[in-house]
Amino acid sequence: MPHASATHRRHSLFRPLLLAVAGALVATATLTLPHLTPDASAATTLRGYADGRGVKIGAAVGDGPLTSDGSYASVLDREFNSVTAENAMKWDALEPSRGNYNWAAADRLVSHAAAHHQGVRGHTLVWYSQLPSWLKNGGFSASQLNTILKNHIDTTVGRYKGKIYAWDVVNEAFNEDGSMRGSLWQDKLGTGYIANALRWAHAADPAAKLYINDYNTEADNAKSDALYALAKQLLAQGVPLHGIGFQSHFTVGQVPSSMKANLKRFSDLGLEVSVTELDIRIPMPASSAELAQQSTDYKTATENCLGVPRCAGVTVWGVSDRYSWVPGTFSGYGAALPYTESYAAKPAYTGLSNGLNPNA
Ligand code: G2I
Repeated sequence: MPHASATHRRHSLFRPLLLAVAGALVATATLTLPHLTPDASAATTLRGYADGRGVKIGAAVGDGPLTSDGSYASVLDREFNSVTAENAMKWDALEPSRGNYNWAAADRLVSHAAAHHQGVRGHTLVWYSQLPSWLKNGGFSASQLNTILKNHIDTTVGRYKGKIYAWDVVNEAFNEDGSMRGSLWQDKLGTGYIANALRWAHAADPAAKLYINDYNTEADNAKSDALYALAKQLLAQGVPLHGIGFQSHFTVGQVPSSMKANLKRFSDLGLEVSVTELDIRIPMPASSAELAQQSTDYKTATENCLGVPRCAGVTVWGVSDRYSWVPGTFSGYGAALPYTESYAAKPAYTGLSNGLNPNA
């Protein structure tokens, strides 16, 4: 007994010290393990790599496939940590008649995302396209349009406050030559609608990152120069602009060589940059050489963003070639996404994965 109680006493005395040492060892091992044993061969999902780098890998999601195609949803939820509504948050979908909102599809996506630990990018508040006819053909005055726009932003951003980490507030505001694109907003309100929309969105959800989003701005060109000048001006005026979205609808073999430097100049303004709608179309039928080139292009485009400070992530404009806007818009082109129509991962998937994997 004395022996036993001496042992017990000794254990009691040393236990806190032993626990502390053991705890420190576990903490050290946990911290250093990933660096000591990088396992490039392990099957890691896109979202696994993105989480490891603190960035988003997103996909545009259609309400149709989300609600009717189980294979689609299972790939989406396994591979992506962010979603964008492909159509459900556009004006014509949300407010088909004045003041009457249809939230069903947008709500479905937002709750699906919450259930699968995915962030949501909101797309899009102010755009020349997909406007309901009551708005497009309403003959409204400037002051009426301002009120309509403010109400739409207050209502939509307010509804999803705290649930949407970034909004494409303004979409496709420029022409290719860098002039402002004619639109209901531009023509009636002038360029000031952009600052107003950003201010209203910020008031409705101060935590959401607010973006201007466009296409053919990935390269250093007249359009991206104009966008850069506007971004700089808005920041100087204290307008709540937080990020620039580069849609990145590319053709195989044509990722612009100036893309990384171009994104960096925006990042150097203190703005986030994101690739928001990546897809890479191929003339059909796609050859194996083109599929290999597409894989390289997915990697390059991803690295062009992740290699820049303040890149928040990359979103692909769809999951599978089964549902892509490309064949309907670019006749003779297709196969633009990382998965085939039957959900086999394409070489493009490997390219995207390698672009996200810092050890690839
Ligand atoms: O056009 C590709 C993208 C360019 N940047 C902005 C994005 O918002 C745009 O997405 C596309 C969607 O992928 C298409 O799915 O935007 C189109 C126009 O909103 C979408 O097409 C539309 C069709 O034109 C409509 O006829 C259809 O009712 O999709 C609608 C919903 O299925």
